[in-house]
Amino acid sequence: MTLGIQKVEALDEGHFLCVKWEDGSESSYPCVWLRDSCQCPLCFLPSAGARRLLFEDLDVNIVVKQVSLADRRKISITWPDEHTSEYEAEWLKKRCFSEEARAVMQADLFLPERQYWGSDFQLPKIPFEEIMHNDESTYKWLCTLKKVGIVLLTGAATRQGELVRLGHRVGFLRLTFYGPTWQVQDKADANNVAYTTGRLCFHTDYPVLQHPPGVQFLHCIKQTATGGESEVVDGFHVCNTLKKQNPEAYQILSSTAVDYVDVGVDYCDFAVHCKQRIIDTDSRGQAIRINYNNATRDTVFDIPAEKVRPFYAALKEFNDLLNSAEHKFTFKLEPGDIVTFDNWRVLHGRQSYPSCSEVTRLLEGAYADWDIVMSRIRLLRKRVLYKD
Ligand code: OGA
Ligand code: NM2
Ligand code: ZN
Ligand code: ZN
Repeated sequence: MTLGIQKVEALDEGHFLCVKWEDGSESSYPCVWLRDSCQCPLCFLPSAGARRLLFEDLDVNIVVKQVSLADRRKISITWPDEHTSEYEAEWLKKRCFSEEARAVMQADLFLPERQYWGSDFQLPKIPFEEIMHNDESTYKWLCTLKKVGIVLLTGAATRQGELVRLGHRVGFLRLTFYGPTWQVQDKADANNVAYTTGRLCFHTDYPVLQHPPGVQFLHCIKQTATGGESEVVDGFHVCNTLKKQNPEAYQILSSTAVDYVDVGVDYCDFAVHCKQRIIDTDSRGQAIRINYNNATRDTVFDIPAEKVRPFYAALKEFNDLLNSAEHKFTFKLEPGDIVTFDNWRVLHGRQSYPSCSEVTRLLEGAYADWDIVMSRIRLLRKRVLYKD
């Protein structure tokens, strides 16, 4: 049971409604928002959970005509045109406009908590089949993926197709020009540097797409005896360090639009071009997405010549920090491992390995979008916490 309502009154000539709760606290609701949020069947379609009311039909200067409280649990409003709206205490409490209440609601919805890590990292591990069969495990996997940025799933079958199964568990995978899933192995006439035996320096995948894949899965099917080790680094942690140590470099990387290019044939033919800032930030300057793949960074560079050297200097600072001993974490995938990570946050790389006429190393990869993963987290949370 949530808090009941002691008293409700209109303020500011009917433009606000003040709700006094049983614990003495108060919440103030703008009437235009209350009218806009009317939950009656004319204004709201419950089967879609969506507003039916058209914006054209909303009077943005509306005031209440009359307000009453029923049973401490529900308030009723009559509007000047005699339309009536009812709002439950619990519904109102959740939507309180105070800074604290909004912060709680936003944290609930978007799980913004971050646990930063460096080279002394203990890589979280969960058995793959547990994820496939147990909702609590799936919930724990995805929450850790959001909070920490990387989770290793272990003991998967060493055959292709396991990522499709995993994709169904989450919802669906993200199709790209490299196919629904893609095979990382040494290929003749490789259409991507990943499909060679060469070293890959720290990168995020696919910054050439306007909306780069949020989550990446790499399933190790075969691993070479020598070389091929994986490297990962917490890009958000490195961004915090860079911002402190070299605010000018951070400023350059978070404001310069870098050209990316990817032209070729795979799932179908493609000619993709895009501009991305290497460090995307929110309105408070906090890093929210890294877009950095040195292989697909275009030779076309759309900035004035005199800004080019400062840009390279800034990128060098960032790249050095990524590779610094205290930040990077190295491990070697074993057949049956699936590394799952936040492709907006964690940069990954691999060491080179000997080329051979046979396939000595094979990973299957796939992408998912954060919207799909977050949706699954919210659904699982309801089911895991309330066992419905
Ligand atoms: C890739 C990639 C890592 C590896 O294919 O983009 O980063 O270990 N591969 O081969
Ligand atoms: N692969 C692995 O940005 C990139 O080109 C990442 C994508 C080829 C699907 C590599
Ligand atoms: Zn209504
Ligand atoms: Zn990659």
